[in-house]
Amino acid sequence: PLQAFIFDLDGVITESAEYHYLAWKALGEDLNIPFTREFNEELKGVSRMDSLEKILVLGGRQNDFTQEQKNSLAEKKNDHYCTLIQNITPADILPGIEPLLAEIRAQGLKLGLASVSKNAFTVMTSLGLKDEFDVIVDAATIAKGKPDPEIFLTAARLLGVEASACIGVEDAAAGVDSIKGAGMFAVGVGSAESLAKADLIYPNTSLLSYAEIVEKYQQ
Ligand code: B16
Ligand code: MG
Repeated sequence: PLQAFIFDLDGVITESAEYHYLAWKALGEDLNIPFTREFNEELKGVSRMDSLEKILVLGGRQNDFTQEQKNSLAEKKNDHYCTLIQNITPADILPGIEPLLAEIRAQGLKLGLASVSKNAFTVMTSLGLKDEFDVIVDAATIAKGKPDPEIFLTAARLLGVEASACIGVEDAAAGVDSIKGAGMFAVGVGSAESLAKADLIYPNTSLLSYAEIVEKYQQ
């Protein structure tokens, strides 16, 4: 039987995925590596250094920088991102998320967060959601980021539940791969094209339906 929901943060609970995009895009422009929203789909759910690496490869510039220079490029992106998230408040919780969290709670299920972001605690605190979750697994807790299943498996273990008793919710292709690799039921939020491996897909969070998700999980 279903015991827990495990949520991704950026792009599911709040629109911080857009801030990651804007900050990477600005860095890309500095480096003469312009990129599209379509390319950005490949960065979603991917760790900071892996994202930088993908951008450098896109521009054919992967051999142009020392490790130290790469670190400072990543730091520059993060400084920009941190400025963008400064004004996040509980009003930035995406539509449909609060009623879904309330229903999960009302049903006595557990709630976990699985975010590879080093800024996850800051964002969750700003949203006023930090204490709503039984467990928050972020970059500090894990060795391998998404698409590796480690982060969702760790969340399930810390919640004390079997992976098969969990539903994961993600906006990123790498995240859906992580959920499926963990042996969980995957709900995708976004385009059916990039999230094809999810068990159930909603175009946006306002359409998330607890009853429908659970019905499909039980099928
Ligand atoms: P940071 P999630 C991920 O968070 C983002 O989707 C991804 O775009 C970002 O690069 C990554 O966190 C690392 O974030 O630079 O703040 O450590 O989707 O797993 O909540
Ligand atoms: Mg995400």
